[in-house]
Amino acid sequence: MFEQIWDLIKKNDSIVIYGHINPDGDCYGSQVGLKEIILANLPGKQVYITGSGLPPFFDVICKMDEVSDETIKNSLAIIVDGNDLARMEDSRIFTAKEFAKIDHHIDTGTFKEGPFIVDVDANSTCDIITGLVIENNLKLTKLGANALYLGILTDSARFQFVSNFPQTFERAKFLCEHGANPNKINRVLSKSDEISLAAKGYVMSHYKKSKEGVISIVLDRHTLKELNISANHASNLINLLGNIEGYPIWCSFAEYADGRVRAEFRSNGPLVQPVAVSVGGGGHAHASGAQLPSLDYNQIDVIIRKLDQAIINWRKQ
Ligand SMILES: [Mn+2]
Repeated sequence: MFEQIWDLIKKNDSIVIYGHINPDGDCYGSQVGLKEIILANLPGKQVYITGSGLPPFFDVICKMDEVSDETIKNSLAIIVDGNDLARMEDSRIFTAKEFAKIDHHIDTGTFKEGPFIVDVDANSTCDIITGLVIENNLKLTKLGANALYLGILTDSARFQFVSNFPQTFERAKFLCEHGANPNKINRVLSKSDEISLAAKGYVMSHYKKSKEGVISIVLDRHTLKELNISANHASNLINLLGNIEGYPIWCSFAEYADGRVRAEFRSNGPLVQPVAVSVGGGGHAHASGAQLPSLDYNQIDVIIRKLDQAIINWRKQ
C-alpha cells in the first residue's frame, strides 16, 4: 500500500497533511515528519501541514503552515493519525482533490477515499512512518527525526505502552542516529508551572468512583475558568487518575467554552473503545476519546454505566 501512497505523492505537486481534532504529539509529529520526508526525497514539491499542531514544540521543532482554500482544493490530502475526513481538525479537507491515509487507530471502515496504511499493532503513527523510512531507504532530516521521535515518545507514554519493544527501540535508535535529540524533547514535555499544579490538585481531590471501578472527573467550564486552564489541557490530566488499584477504567469530561465536551477514556484491561464509538468517538482498545455536544450529567451517567459493564465483561473473561 505504501507504493500506492508514494505514487500519489509523486503525481501531485502540492500536498497538504492533516491532523486530528485536539492534536497530540503523534499527530503533530507525523505531520511534520511526513512533510520532511516528502521534501527531502522529492525536491520541488509544495508540502503543507495544517491545523493547530502542538504549540509548546513550535520553538524546538517547527510551526504549522498557513494554507489557502485554493491550495487545499488543488492538493493531495494525507490524513495522519486519525480514522477519516470527519475526524480532521481542518474541515476544508472535504474540498481536497485526492486522499490517502496513514494511521494506527482501530479501523472504522469510514475512510474510502483513497489508499491507506492502517497498523493497529503500532503504538503510534510516527512508529509506522519511521518504519516506512527504514524499509524504503528514504532520506530523513534532523527536523523530521525529532518530530517522529516526539510522536513515538508521547503515544507510548514515554515507552510504557509498547507492543513490540525491539522494533520500536530500533526505530527510535534510527531516529537518534538521524539527529533526534531526546533530551531536548523530554525537557519540553516535562515542563510544568503553578497553574498546572493547582489543576492537578483539583483533579486529585474531586474525582468520583463508580460501583464497578470507574474513576471519573467532570470539569465544567466555570471550574476550568477558575483553574485558568483549557479543556484540552484538562483532558491531559486524566493520566493522574490512572492505574489506581481496584479501578481499571479512568475517564474525564472537560467542557469547552462553547459548551461542547471533550471526553477521554483510559483502561488497563477492559475495552473502552466501543463505549467511545457509542457516543460518536473512537480510538484504541484501551485509550479512546469522544466529543459530546453538551455537558449532560444524565449522558455521563449512561456512559459510566456502560464503562461499568465493560469492567464486568472483562472480569468474566
Ligand atoms: Mn497516535
